[in-house]
Amino acid sequence: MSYRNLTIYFLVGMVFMIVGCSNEMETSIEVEGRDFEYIPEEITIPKGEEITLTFNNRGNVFHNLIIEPIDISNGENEIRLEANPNQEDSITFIANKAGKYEMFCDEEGHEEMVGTLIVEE
Ligand SMILES: [Cu+2]
Repeated sequence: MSYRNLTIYFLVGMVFMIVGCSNEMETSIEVEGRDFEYIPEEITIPKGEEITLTFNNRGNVFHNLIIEPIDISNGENEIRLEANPNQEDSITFIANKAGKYEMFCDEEGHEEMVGTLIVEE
């Protein structure tokens, strides 16, 4: 094998490595809603990176997923995802502040539907 071929193989390998890494950095997280819990109950995301959070309602009644207040890039200071059974809702945002945030469903009688979002420094 010539030196030139080795160089080409090396370069192709590097390109695949870089593409692989950038794919891993696209962070999307799904939380499932059930009657009456979130799965998983706790999610962790990095601060300062674009995240897509999807709320997938697998329950038999309407549920939502609310986190507020939270300092995120949409300027609303809250995450509010709402979904009928077998529907989903999602939001793409950047969390600006590390910390622990409660997520909850504010439908009447769903008080036990709570979870935690952790934003890591
Ligand atoms: Cu609910």
